[in-house]
Amino acid sequence: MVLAINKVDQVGRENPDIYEFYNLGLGDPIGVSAVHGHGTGDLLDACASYFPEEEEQEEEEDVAKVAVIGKPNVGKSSLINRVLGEERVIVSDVAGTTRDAVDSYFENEQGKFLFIDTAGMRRKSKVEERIERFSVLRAVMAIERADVCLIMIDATEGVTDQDTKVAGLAHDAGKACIIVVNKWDLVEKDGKTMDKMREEIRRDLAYMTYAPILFISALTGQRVPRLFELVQYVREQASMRITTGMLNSLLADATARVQPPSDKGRRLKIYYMTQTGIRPPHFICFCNEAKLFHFSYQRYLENQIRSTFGLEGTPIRMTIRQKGDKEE
Ligand SMILES: Nc1nc2c(ncn2[C@@H]2O[C@H](COP(=O)(O)OP(=O)(O)OP(=O)(O)O)[C@@H](O)[C@H]2O)c(=O)[nH]1
Ligand SMILES: [Mg+2]
Repeated sequence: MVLAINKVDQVGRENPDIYEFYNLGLGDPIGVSAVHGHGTGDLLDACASYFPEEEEQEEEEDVAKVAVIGKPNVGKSSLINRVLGEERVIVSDVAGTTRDAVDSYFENEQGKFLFIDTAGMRRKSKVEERIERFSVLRAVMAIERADVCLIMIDATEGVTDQDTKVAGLAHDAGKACIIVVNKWDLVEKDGKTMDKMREEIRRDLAYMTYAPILFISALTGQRVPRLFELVQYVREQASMRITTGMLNSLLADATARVQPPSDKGRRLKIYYMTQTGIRPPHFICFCNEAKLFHFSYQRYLENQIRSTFGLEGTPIRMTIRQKGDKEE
């Protein structure tokens, strides 16, 4: 409750009469003048202090933020229109139609979603470079904001250099990803086309084998409904917490099956592993000597973690600490 005393029209000097309103026992009286407007700032502050602080954040929490990224003309805006069921963003066959990141809110049985349309990313001629750089910057900011990135690839062109770069941005940002192969309607298919394409993607985006691949057509809507559950799925996977107990029994198994590497008679000893973060899942391994912890062994452990716990669609971060390293 906030007690407002109106018609306190004098500015500057505090009206002594206002103190008598303390007798009401309703808390601090706030003198305002509805006619002149003074005191209304204090009044609003007093009201705002009763608003639950967390609310906004909680609401944000259950909205899945999805950035649609990819090179120009791949169909990012078309997909968003298809999802929304209306022509919300501009679609055209002119590359570079979308210049800015555009947010669209959408809700269905699978949850709440914020789709972020982005500008197509690629290198351009000098003339357009400035606009281009700005657009790319906005797309990068969209990736930062997102929980999940849809990396869109043109089925008629396969994986190009630009796609590799775009996917790399999402990977480096530690975002959950889904590889969306669009324009599937244009591809002439036999029984093996999808598998072949999948293989090609796995080879060209080798650092991203964790990302599920979905073949869609933004034009006909084929498999677009599948996207919602997949987005929620990878988002949950990226938020998974694995207990230290489970990690260490995995570690015991893994090191028994494949011995840790050694060098000049010194063998890597991994004391224990613990998860310190989510989105993406982050693990810290404590060991005797970090330089013995070869990348290939890290890779092996990562694969063990994935085959036990899934973590589909999300990159994993692993930090190696050796005895004597300072705590952060
Ligand atoms: N056949 C077919 N055409 C598509 C599909 N998706 C998009 N297109 C067409 O591809 C062209 C580009 O689509 P946009 O949605 O504007 O592409 P964008 O990725 O937003 O492009 P920029 O904003 O320029 O980066 C348009 O002519 C679309 O009609 C699809 O699934 N199948
Ligand atoms: Mg667009």
